[in-house]
Amino acid sequence: MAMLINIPGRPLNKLINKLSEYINPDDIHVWPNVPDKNAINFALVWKHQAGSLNDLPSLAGISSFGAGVDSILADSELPNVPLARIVDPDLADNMANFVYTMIQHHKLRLAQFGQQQSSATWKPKSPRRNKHVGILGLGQLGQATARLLVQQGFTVSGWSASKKALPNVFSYTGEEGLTTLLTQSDYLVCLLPLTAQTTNILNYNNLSQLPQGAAVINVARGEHLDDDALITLLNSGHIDTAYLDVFKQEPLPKEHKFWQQKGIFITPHVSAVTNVETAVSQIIENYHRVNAEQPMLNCIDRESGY
Ligand code: NDP
Ligand code: OXD
Repeated sequence: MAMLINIPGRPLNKLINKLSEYINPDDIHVWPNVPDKNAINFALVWKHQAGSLNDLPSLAGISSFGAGVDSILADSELPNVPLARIVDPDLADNMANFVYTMIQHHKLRLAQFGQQQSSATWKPKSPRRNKHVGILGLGQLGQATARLLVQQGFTVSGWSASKKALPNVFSYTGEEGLTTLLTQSDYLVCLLPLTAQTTNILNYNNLSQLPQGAAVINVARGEHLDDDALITLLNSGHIDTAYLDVFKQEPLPKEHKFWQQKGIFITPHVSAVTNVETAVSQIIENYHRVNAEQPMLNCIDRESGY
């Protein structure tokens, strides 16, 4: 019984040290160095190379090293074993605070004052009065974000596959619900998982239903957004600002038009980074469960893709 860490291109020392506090370091292997393929029964994975998990005869459980599983499910050769993900209240708090900060950035016109500073311009303007936030996705992260925004006095609506009963949050489902939410959202936050149904959901048709001057905050996946539609709507002034944390290609290529586009505020996929300190206990719990042939916690449903 051993764990494979298959997380290419990232420094892993901190993670390995933390895992080694709970399990024998000899039982931790880092892809592509796998001395005994038969020993690996659990894989901890983030943006792995497609096909790199399919030659492990004892593999009985895979855990994402993040909240999302889209990059794992994108592997057409993925072994048919249970797939778990990180569900961490700390991660959800970080996301909620990030989204709230982006909204405040817009409300308080901080981008405008930053530009004014560069030309020593003193030109006061009151905060925007925008109050209505629509959140696409009311799961772990969407609910935490909705709670914080309600506490901060925003009017919050959420859209999800199933109806939710959350205090002071208007819950919508289906196409009609989406239209209702879009037409009233001064701030549109995307916190959906990336699935066949949600790909390109931030398209021209949907984004153009937002009120004039709305802001869009995409903290889910780059594939949710139609990049050209966003640029068209920013240039026409229909959308005032887009806060983008995630992109189809990451790192965002230097030549990408988003870098130069007025009205786009870019952050490098940092809205809710998995915290080794808080995530490791659930990874270890799932490793022990796989060893004991028990079901893992926080498994996703492969059929729905989240
Ligand atoms: P959850 O699985 O907990 O929640 C997903 C939500 O989306 C649920 O409310 C679900 O509805 C809803 N949903 C799914 N499909 C549809 C659909 N077709 N129509 C309407 N609603 C739908 O996910 P999390 O909240 O944990 O995370 C969301 C995403 O955030 C992740 O998948 C990941 O891509 C992204 N993320 C980004 C990070 C970053 O740093 N930028 C960090 C962490 C995550 P229902 O509840 O009814 O099932
Ligand atoms: C995640 C992410 O899904 O960081 O956890 O994007």
